Amino acid sequence: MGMEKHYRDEELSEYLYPPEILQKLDFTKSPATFKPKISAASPGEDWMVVRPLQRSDYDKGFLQLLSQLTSTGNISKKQFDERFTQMKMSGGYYVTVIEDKRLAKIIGAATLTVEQKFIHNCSLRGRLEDVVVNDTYRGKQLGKLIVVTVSLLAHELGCYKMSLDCKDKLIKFYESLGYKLEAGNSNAMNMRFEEPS
Ligand code: 16G
Repeated sequence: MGMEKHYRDEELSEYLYPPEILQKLDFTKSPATFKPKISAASPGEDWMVVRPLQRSDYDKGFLQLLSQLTSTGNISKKQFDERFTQMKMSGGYYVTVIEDKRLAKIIGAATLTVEQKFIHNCSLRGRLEDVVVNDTYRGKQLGKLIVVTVSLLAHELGCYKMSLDCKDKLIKFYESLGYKLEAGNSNAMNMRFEEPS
């Protein structure tokens, strides 16, 4: 026997967080307009599903999709698996994906991370991270769908606000989904510890 881990089906289909919570999100609460109307529960095509990340998504092109956003490095299955387990045990990581079930391919993703706070009466702050959609699926409102899904999820989980940083050219898109540049309070600053590759 080799050193590699052998997976049971239950492990592969394991979700990062309970999928039921996505089904009950109320899309009428979002300021976004969908034409035609779609939601996480009914994404518009019967071959499409919006769901939490699964362990098996390593083999469904999840990392290849992420690499359209930024550098991912060369992540082994073992590394992916360990990170999945750590995120699940720590809680607060809501990596959410859209799958094309015909191809068993991940075609969209966004992450909500939930930060615990003392301020605002021990409140929670949501952060929208790592939004990426496969651009060959343009016109299916997938960007909107995945962002509104995790934004409604943040509200549902009790976050007092949800924040993001993005390229200037995406400001209009996020504004259409309810995000605002707050006057005097809209600067994202970074200290990089790694050379961008
Ligand atoms: C964007 C992303 C952020 C991601 C970063 C990666 C959204 C809303 N923002 O700011 O989540 O982590 O790009 O860029 O998706 P970097 O590799 O330069 O840090």
